[in-house]
Amino acid sequence: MNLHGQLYAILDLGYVREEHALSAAKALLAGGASLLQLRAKGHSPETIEALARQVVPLCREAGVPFVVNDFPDIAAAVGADGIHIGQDDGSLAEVRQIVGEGMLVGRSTHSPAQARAALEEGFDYIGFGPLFPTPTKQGRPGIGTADIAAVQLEVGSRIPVFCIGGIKRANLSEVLAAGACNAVIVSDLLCAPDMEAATREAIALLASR
Ligand code: TZP
Ligand code: MG
Repeated sequence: MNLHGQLYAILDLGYVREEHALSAAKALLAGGASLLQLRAKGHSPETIEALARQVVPLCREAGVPFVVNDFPDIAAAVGADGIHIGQDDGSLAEVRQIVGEGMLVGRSTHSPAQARAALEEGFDYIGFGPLFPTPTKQGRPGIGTADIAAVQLEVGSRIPVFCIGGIKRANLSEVLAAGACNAVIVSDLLCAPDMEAATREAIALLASR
């Protein structure tokens, strides 16, 4: 995976109704997202698997890695390219037993120490945040932007570091100025009247750094 300039989009069913999920996925891909994750907190594994099976070919056609949040068994069953897990979702070794060696495995991290630990454990990429409080991840305070540069230098020189949490086109320049190279943007893209154009705009900002 590239270390720089990537926009990681998330198809989050907290913002997109199931019946609009495929058109949203198409818009994010057409806009040029570098990775696409399916995140569906509170939805049944059956719903997630069925949707994942429909998103996989869209990602294949676009040449974009498809990542499943939280469910290694679904990621393996649908032939996803990646699985993303949180701090409380077990070890890399446990996930690898389910998904095998070829799949990208990403970890959410919330501090420089967690970021370092994920690199040492062998994760393929990390999320770092939430930088700012966000309704997409309720109950977590923002960690701010002060540690981005150090994490980017130490961890981001080895694996991609995706800053996440409250990032919007309107504050992306501030996040980049703090040292970020890659970003996850969820609600600002999914709530935009034109998701494809919003995705393009965010990518142009990332590329301008
Ligand atoms: N993990 C940390 S913050 C976050 C996740 C999944 C949500 C990011 O969403 P948004 O809408 O871009 O703030
Ligand atoms: Mg999780």
